Amino acid sequence: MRKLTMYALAAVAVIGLTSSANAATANLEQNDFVGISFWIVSMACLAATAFFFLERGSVAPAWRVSITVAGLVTGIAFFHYMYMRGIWVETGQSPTVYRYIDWLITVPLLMLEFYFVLAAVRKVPSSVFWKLLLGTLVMLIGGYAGEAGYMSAMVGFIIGMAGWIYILYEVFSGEAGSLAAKSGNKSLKTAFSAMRVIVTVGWAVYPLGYIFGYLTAGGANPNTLNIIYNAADFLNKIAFGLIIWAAAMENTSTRAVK
Ligand SMILES: *C/C=C(C)/C=C/C=C(C)/C=C/C1=C(C)CCCC1(C)C
Repeated sequence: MRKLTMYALAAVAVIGLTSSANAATANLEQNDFVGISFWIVSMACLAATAFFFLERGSVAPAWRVSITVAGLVTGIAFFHYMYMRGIWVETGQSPTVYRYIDWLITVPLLMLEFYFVLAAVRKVPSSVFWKLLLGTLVMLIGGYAGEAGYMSAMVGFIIGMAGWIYILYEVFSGEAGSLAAKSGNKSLKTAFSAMRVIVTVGWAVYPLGYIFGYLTAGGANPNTLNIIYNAADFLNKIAFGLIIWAAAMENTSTRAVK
């Protein structure tokens, strides 16, 4: 098991080195604070990936898949951040297409995370996941169409908001919400309510980025857009994983005491 973890880490390191070679044709300027934020998030994602894979074996078996998914999310984001950083540093433009490809993969993985956290302690129908995925797709397709100019920024925003509101409904009062409420497991309740805060408060940072990036007077503002999106990714990918890891550790030690 340890051996496998080491292989996974070695793979991450090799990927990191090769993709940094691809991206590093221009140098980061010391006053490019947006570029600096791209750099910080990429390194934090690398560290988080190593951490989650190394910690996977420390939690009870039922929680392991959640920790694996957390590591996949930060690992995939790390890879995309290497490219996004390169595009920003070289062109000063928003790396919209890479950003949305990253979201298209990592947000469904985070939705799977909800499902796995519930499934770690009780039986859960798969419809819980499909509904969350549906909301995710509407949210991201609307956002991409608006940002990439396939429709007006305002219309894209409204479609994206509808998808997010549907996810919130599912997580609070829909099937997922009521399953969590019925469970008697304390760690599950802690993890689930922390995840709710992330999806409500943490995710609210993204539409704010969109508003300040596209919808305020004065037109598009890529600086504000990217710095807000980068901060949001730091919070929602890394902190989100750490919350699950902490709940898993707590659940693991309570079991050991029993
Ligand atoms: C790791 C990446 C994550 C968690 C990305 C999440 C993205 C969102 C919650 C995006 C939400 C948006 C809206 C709610 C409105 C329209 C525009 C979006 C796509 C930025």
